[in-house]
Amino acid sequence: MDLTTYRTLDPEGILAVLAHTPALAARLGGSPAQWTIREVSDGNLNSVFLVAGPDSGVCVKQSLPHVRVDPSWKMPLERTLYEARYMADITPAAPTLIPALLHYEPGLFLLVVESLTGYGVLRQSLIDGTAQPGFSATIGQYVARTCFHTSTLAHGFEAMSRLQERFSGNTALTRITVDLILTDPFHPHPRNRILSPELDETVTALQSDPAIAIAVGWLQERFLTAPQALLHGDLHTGSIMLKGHDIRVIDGEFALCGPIGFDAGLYVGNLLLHAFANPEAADQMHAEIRLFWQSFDAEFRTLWNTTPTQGDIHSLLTETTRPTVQNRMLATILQDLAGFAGAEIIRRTIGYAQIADYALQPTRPARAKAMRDALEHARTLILNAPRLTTIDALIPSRN
Ligand code: SR1
Ligand code: MG
Repeated sequence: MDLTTYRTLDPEGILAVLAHTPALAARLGGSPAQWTIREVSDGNLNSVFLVAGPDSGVCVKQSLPHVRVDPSWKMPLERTLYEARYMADITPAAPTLIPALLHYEPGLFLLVVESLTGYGVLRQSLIDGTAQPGFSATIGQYVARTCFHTSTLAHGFEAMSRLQERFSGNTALTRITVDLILTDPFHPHPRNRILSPELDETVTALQSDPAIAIAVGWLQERFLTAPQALLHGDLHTGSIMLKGHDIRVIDGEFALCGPIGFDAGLYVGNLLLHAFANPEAADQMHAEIRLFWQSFDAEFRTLWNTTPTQGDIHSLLTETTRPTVQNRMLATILQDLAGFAGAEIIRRTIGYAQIADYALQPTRPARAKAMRDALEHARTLILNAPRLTTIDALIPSRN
């Protein structure tokens, strides 16, 4: 079978590749005739299939030569390669918080991971009201562990150089982030999708505010010039699956080296978004945000205090001097988090890739109000980010 010539595989083609790969065929069990396959493509970019055999299941993801939801938007194929690399590189830091990486087929840009049978996507679980409270403690640990263990705190600069090299080619997906999150929503752009005329005034004010242009410029600078650690790069509630308290992070195709507050900010931004879209859940979302930060802060400090091999930054600290430096770094991460959370809220409200959460509002006027409230809060977050000192300052006050 030809594994070197890329073609977009249909279900029969996927089954043939699995049958041809002994470790995967053995994992599924039985004979290929007993395997079932169903397409579950749901994200914007790739095709995804779940295959079940008598013994177990696998999840197969293949890059398409275009954005899945817009075939006219052409894309290089390498994104599954970067997702495979991301999974491989963070497995030592968070082995139980991601699905197992089973196989990567380079010529077909095809990634095979453990099938998360019985898990739901966090975004949908929030919409359905079925997510069990407390999940953000695990996400806080996930961001702390994956970022600390791939950071300049834990590795010498030579290892960080190699890590940056492994991900520096992920430019097509980084371009999506730069455009869709950090640029398009802040000026008139044909990719934006604005609930009009209801949001026109709010959006025009946002897009013509020089203070916002300056503050977003700072976020662009942080995103592109602060390679603190290996990031997931797209850590929203659609990239997290859960079954009860068992949480797995998926979809690391946007991986790159960047500021830690970016992963944290996308996550918190999506919880804030859900709170605006579903005010009945606001208290729960705000509790999750506090829990996330407590958990991240505690785990990050613990790893820093207890990891025996340290990197080339802050290499001269003692137990007495370390807390001051930790406080300063965590304060910077919190400020980055606030700014990126604001940008994420804005792009999910008026940009290209919007979210299902707002559909919880039963009427168009109610949806417009929820969006307007979200945009106003996000604007404040972006403008105030450099002065924020507590996680509570990110949470809207009740009026
Ligand atoms: C064209 S891709 C649009 C969005 O989908 C992905 O999940 C990322 O969030 C990206 O920004
Ligand atoms: Mg995704």
